[in-house]
Amino acid sequence: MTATQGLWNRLFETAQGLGFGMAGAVAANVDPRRAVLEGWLDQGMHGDMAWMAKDPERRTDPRLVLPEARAVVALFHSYHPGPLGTPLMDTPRGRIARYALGDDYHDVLVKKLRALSQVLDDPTARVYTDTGPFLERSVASRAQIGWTGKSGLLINPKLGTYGFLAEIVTAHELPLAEKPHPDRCGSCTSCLDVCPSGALVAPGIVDSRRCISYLTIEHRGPIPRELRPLMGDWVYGCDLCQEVCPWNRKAPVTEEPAFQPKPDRVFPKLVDLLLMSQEQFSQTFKGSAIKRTKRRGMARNAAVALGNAKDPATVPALRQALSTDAEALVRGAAAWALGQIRSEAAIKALEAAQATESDAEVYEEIQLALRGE
Ligand code: B12
Repeated sequence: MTATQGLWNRLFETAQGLGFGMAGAVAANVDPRRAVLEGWLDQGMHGDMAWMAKDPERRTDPRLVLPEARAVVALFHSYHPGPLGTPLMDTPRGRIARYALGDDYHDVLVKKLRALSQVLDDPTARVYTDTGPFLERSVASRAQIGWTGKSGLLINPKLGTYGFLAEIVTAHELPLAEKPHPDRCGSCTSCLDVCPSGALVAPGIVDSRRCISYLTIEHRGPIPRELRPLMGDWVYGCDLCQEVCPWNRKAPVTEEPAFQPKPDRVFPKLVDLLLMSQEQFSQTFKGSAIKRTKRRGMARNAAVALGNAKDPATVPALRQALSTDAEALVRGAAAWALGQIRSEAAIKALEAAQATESDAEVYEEIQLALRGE
């Protein structure tokens, strides 16, 4: 056995012990999908994620991060939580994407990656998980961890799609994967068919501007009106394209304690999310990726989901948000939701707010809601 192979074997074994279900290595050179990224950016498919458009060259060449880089180790760590059951019917409840039901994966995985990189004994090595300049799915498919499916997600035939991707860039030589993992989506189009907002504009290509995940997590302003009814009950991310993926049917559940779903994150009450104070929000989502939406984003999402649920019993909460929330973003979404419910109490709440609202955009939302638009 060569020294390179011996090092890889130790790395692979340690990775498995740490919970990484798959690992592979690729040469640290320019990503062949650079042109795909550039085309995606040119078409504005990143929406207002300005950070995505910053320096696409760096995102597709690890040597611009670490000049001595020879190899990139690609890793897959499952967060598959198993069946989540069905929501109670007591009051409208929201849905949070599975990846965010446990602890923040950045914190959990960076610790594991640091431990793993000890095996390399390379002081220059850098570790990343969604934190670095990579097309992580392209790296992982070249490293034979799986293929980029029609959903755009990296699919591993045994582990499915519910997994995080991570990388270690190293100056060491490692045995490299010879060719990318073959595409095994076949004629299946379940993910393309299920996406309610038409975000999968071509197989494997996601237009963020229509993706519920982007709208609920990354998009900062009001959700475009035509997309609100398509968001259903999702308040943080969306898993529809994964829920229908046949490769997830037999995938094993993760054994990582940090990724076990916290009970209060599975089907949370929408009214609670809408009316949370800043302090409650910070406390509830401490150590969770959900913090990214900020309180105002989560309250906006909860209001939109309440508009889709159309339950007249939630009018008092929406009225309270419309009349007292400090954020125009939340008041505007609450006005829309009341317009969707359209009960007598909802109309009264809108009329009362019309008399006092000072923000021009919220005022317009109230007008449109009263006109039933
Ligand atoms: C920006 C981003 C988003 C954006 C944009 C999504 C997107 N598809 O680009 C938004 C906010 C919408 C998003 C949503 C989600 N994300 Co995200 N996201 C990222 C991020 C930071 C960058 C992705 C990127 O570079 N996009 C630009 C495009 C051009 O790149 P790409 O999608 O990788 O492009 C591939 C395809 O176009 C494909 N391709 C090219 N040509 C062709 C042709 C054919 C025929 C096919 C099939 C494919 C194909 O090759 C490209 C390169 O791999 C990555 C982390 C990272 N640094 O990579 C995480 C990442 C992709 N996200 C992740 C996750 C978990 C999600 C969500 C599942 C979260 C959720 N439940 O709500 C959803 C899934 C949405 C989806 N179906 O893709 C994981 C995916 C893990 C996996 N198994 O694939 C990543 C890798 C983070 C991580 N470290 O684990 N995300």
